[in-house]
Amino acid sequence: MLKAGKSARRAVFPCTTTGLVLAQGLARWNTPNISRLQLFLPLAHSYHDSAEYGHFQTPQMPSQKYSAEELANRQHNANLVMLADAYRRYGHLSSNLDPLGIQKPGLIEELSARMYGLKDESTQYNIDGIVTPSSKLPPNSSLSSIIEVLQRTYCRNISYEFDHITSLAIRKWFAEYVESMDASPTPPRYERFHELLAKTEVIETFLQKKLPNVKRYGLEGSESIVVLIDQIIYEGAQLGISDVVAGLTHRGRVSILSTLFNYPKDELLRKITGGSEFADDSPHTGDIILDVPKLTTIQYSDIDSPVNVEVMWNACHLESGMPVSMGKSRTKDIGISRSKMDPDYIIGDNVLSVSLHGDSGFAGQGIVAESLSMSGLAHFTNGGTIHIINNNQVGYTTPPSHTRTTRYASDIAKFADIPVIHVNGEHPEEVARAARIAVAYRQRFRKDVIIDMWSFRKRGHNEMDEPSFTQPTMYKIINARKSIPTQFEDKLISKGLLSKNKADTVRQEWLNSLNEAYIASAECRPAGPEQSHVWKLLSRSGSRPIEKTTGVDENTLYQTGVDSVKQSENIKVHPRIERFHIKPRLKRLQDGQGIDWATAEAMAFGTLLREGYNIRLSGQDVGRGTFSHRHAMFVCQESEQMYVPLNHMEDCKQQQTQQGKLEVVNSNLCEEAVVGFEYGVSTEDPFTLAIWEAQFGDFYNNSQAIVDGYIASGETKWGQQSGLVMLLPHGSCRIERHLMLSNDPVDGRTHSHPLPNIYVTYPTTPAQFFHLLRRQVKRNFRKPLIVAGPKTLLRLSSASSSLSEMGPGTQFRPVLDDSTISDPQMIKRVIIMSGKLYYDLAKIKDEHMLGEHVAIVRVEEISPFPREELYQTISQYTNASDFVWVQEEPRNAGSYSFVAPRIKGLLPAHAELRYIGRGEHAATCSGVEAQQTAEHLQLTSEAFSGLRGLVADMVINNINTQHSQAPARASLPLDKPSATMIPASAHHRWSSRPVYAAAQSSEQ
Ligand SMILES: Cc1ncc(C[n+]2csc(CCOP(=O)(O)OP(=O)(O)O)c2C)c(N)n1
Repeated sequence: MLKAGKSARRAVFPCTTTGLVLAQGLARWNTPNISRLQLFLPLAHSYHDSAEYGHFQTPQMPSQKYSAEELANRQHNANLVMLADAYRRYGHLSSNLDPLGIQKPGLIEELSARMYGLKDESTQYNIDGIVTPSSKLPPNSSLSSIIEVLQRTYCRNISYEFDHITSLAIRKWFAEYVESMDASPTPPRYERFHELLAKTEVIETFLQKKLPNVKRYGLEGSESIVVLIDQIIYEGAQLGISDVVAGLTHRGRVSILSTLFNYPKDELLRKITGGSEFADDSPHTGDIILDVPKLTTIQYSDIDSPVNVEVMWNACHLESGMPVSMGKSRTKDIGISRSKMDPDYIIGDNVLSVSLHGDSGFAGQGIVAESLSMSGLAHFTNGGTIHIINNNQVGYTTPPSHTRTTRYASDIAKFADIPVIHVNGEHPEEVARAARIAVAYRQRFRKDVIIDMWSFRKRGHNEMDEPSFTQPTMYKIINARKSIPTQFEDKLISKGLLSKNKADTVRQEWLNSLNEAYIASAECRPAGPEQSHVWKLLSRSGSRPIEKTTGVDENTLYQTGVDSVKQSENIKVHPRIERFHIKPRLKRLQDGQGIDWATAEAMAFGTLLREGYNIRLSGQDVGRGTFSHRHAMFVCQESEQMYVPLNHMEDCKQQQTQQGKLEVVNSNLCEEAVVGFEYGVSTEDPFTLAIWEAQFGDFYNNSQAIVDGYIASGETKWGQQSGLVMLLPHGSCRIERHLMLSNDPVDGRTHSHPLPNIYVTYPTTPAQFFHLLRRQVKRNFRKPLIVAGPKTLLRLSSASSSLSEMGPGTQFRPVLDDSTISDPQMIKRVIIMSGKLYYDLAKIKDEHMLGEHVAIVRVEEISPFPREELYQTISQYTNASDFVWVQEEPRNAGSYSFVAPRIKGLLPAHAELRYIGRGEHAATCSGVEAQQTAEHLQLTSEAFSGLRGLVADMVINNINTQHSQAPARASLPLDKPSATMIPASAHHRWSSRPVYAAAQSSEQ
């Protein structure tokens, strides 16, 4: 029995940290005799955070040096060096990869020995330092046997691309590994391979016959994928891998789930025939069969430890699951290492991420490049993903010549220094060899690797399609050939490695079990959705929601605020940070007043860390903060070492309390893959507060496919909760899109559906933001949280909070009433609105002394719509007859469409909800500042027009007088309303941008 575990995985090598390398690099800065290139290299990577949480050890590189003898031999036999290198570089062009034989091996001139002046094939060469010796290639070999081994290694049914890798050490390792494989060939697990292939063929044929009208996107033609995945898990298990996160595509999911991942066949057939994958009383809708997940365990008879496998759910947007799996596997790996408290932990020790792709999707979808680009970053690496391209040489109906410019579907990976193993899927033994190399590489370097398995697709894109419409020649070949499982079975039988009887039994028993499962499928009752252990600690889908108060005692708040800017003696902070960030924060904390946004956030983070929660804050430039307000990290002005004060809270150390960790992730400049990654993080660990911040709110829309397919709908489809927070600074964050995704019912929630799928908020005070963040992990359920705003609120003094607003007994309030009202009965107009506009309105109200006439009510949580709280609030204004919604966004944007029907349901009989704001518009706002300002003035004035005989012009003139530099406003004919919604004047300079005001009279 093979012993898996630490000693086995320490077959890999000692580790180092990038930080050490960088520190050495920085030390060289002061060394006088150093070349410019050497100086440039380390600095290109600054700043560095190797000492901060989330930056894990990576394996040490092997030596790239040749010994003196090897070097001498290489110089002596330079011609042979050139030939061997040519095989490593171009061998794949001459290899036999296509099982259909359409793509023929090329005749590559560079592989001709004559090209390098090597003519006599009988000449003996010392191969030391040139080609790796093996049992087939002794240290002194003839040219003909050297060529034969190079041919066999690089130009048969498996071939490699690694010459593009910039590290000589890795190139050397790779060449040595594959060249020496002859000496230690993988003992093929013939019986297992046969079983998997035969079962795959049987289930595909069974479904084709039994359910010919069901689209299953079958695996026929690429059945070797099951061998490949199985061998990867098997190899991983031998090297100590305890868990696998498997990202599958639509193609072959049914076969793979049933043959490899123990999906109960009756449940699978129930699902395929239109039933649910969940229990009858489940509130979840489920997903199409091509996307369903599975948790399972595989126990190999010759390895002592089992492997847990998490087959990831999938959203049908091709490749969108790639970063999600990456985020999940990294988080899972860190979680396991934490529970083991392994001081020698190297990222990827426990969890292996395996991702399946289609050739067209991999070559075409931008998220692939984003994810690969992210894969090696310190705060995103999962220790390497093994990517499998199921290269069936057609995408839907489109041939490779039309789906990519590149030769191979895998070529996009080369930019990230990722090695590629091409293999002909017709040869399961070679496929298994590819698995072994990939796992060895991944375990050795903890980096991504690609297996490009060439295959074909027996039927159309789905089983109802006619592929010959578009690929007639290809399908003539396909229809005339034997299946890969049958071909493999015949080969094993003819070689005496398998008996016909055994082969038939495997097939028959599997077929019998399928027939039985088919009958049982009508009656079976799945118990799903499945949940991993940690999620069982929470309430499923918030069916019994418990909200705890989120306030914290003021001493702790104060101390945490102080800790958030505490400097380390090893870190020299920039003087301006000291002056404009640290000192003012300490002063505000001392006063207990004027707490700004960033301080409230820091206190929310710090108090959660004290309670043992971890936090991952990810996004572009989040450490400093886009608007230079956060400074969650300090960068030493001398060493460039980054320092996160909240990870070093002194009293936690002294009291030896296990404080959580803040991972500050300054991400790469992309949205879709990063948001997908963070979603993956949030679904793995509900006790890590996972936050993604957009640089500017609306840039989130690059990740719309992730928001739609995962964040907003994951719980409904898969029963998978997520507490991901998306911070969307800047008003124009397209809040309407998030609200459109909310399933909050217009008529109110019911007991069976107490909560919506997504929380959408627009807090207006730091204290509210503080509570929102804390609430996110203090609840007994998880829901995604969108936080809109607030660039302008970051430093607005009127938008500050006191410590007491975050003190004991306080919590987030979905509706904020107008605190200036002394007599609610006097109120005629109630302005209902969300967000930062409040401060502009409150100012006007104050300046015009309208306190007795109008109340401004803030809806801070828009989804779930706070019916009860809003009703309680507005119903105290018993004499109010005029209810208006005011917003800055164009009418076709913002919250208006969402809130209008909901607010209307709360108003007194016959009362209408008027809209005040911009008209419909294609862009979020005008790019002309003067226009934007004029519109803003008008809509804020409109909100008060008609009160105390005030007309909008008076308000505007008043404001214009106060701010004489404000652009002159064109006159607006507000005195002649023509309809409930009236466009601003045609005389208005910006008449193409109507601003709507409700019909009203000045007597009101
Ligand atoms: C973003 C996106 N665009 C288009 C589609 C529709 N679609 C589904 S599968 C497919 C072809 C995929 O080809 P390939 O990646 O080679 O996988 P295969 O189906 O051949 O295994 C297409 C275009 C989709 N699911 N997602």
